[in-house]
Amino acid sequence: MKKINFAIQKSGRLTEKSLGILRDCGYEIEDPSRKLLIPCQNYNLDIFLLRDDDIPKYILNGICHFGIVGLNLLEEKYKEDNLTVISKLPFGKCRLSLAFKHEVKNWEDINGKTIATSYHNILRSYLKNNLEVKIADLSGGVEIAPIINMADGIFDIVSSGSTLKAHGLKESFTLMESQCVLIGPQKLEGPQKAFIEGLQKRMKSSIVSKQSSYIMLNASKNNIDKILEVMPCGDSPSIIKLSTDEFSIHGLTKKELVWETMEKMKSLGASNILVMPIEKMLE
Ligand code: PRT
Ligand code: ZN
Repeated sequence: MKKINFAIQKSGRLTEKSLGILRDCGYEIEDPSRKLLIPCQNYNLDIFLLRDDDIPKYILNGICHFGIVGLNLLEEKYKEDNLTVISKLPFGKCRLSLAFKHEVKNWEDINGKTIATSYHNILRSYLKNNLEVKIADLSGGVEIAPIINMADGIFDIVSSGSTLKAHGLKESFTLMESQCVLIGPQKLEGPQKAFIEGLQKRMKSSIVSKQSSYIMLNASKNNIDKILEVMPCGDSPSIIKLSTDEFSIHGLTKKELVWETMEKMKSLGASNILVMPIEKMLE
C-alpha cells in the first residue's frame, strides 16, 4: 500500500497533543528528538515534523496527505486554498480578540485606532466596513506595541488571558474562536481516503473514551429505580443479577462523575461504587 505522509508541528504548542492523538489511535511513533521525518513503526505512515505555517503548503504541493494545524492559521494564510477541514480536534483551543490599554465597549470607539497584529487578514475580514482602522502588521510579540505607543491595541490569540493582563491590556471583542483541525487536500481517493476514514473513526472513539467513564455499583432490587434516576449513564445501563440478592448496575457516562453524585447514589442504597476510565471503545 502507498505510504501516507502526515504532517504535524515540529516543536510548539500543538506537537505533544498531535503526537498523542495519533498514538491513541494505535500508531506507534517514537519521540521526535531532532528528526524531521519519523516512520511509524506499525503502519505504512511517515510523520513529517514541520513549522505549523508550512503544513498546509506541504499538503497543497502533494508531499503530505494530511496534517494538523490551528484553524486560525488556515483562516489567516490559506483561506483561498483548496484544503479540506476533515475534522475538528479537541485541543489548541483559543480565541482571537481585540485588546486595548483601556476598556473599549463600543465598536465605534475603535474608529481611528492603530492595531498591531500578526493576523491582519482575519482582522480585516471581521472589521465592519465603516470603521477606519490602521493595522500595524507584526510577525509576533504584538503585546509590546501598545506599551511603546506603536499601536493603541492589539488583535491576537488569547487563551487564559494572562499575557494580556501581564501587558496591561483589556480584552474587548472576540472575533474568532479557534481550535486544531485535521486537514487534507480537497480531493481524497484510494488509500488516502481509506486511511483517513479509519483514522477519523479511531479519533472519534478515542476522544469519546477520554471524555467518558464506566460506572459500576451494586444495589438491592428495591433501590434500583431510585439510583438510576441520579446515575448519569443515559438510558441503557446493564443490570446484572448477582449470586446474592443484589444486582450489579453498569453504565457508561460521558459526564464527569462528581463526588456529590456518588454520595447521593450511596445514600440511595448503592454500594461498591466504582468509576473507571475507558481505555478504548468502539460503538
Ligand atoms: O514554530 P512554529 O511556527 O511551528 O510555531 P508558532 O510559534 O507559529 O506556533 P505556536 O506553537 O505558538 O502555536 C501554534 C498554534 O497553537 C496556534 O496557531 C494556535 O492555533 C494554537 N494556540 C492555542 C495558541 C495559543 N493557544 C496561545 N495561547 N497559540 C499561541 N498562543 C499565544 C498567544 O500568541 C499569546 O502570546 O499565547 C499567548 C496568549 O496566551 P494566554 O494563555 O496568556 O492568553
Ligand atoms: Zn507558526
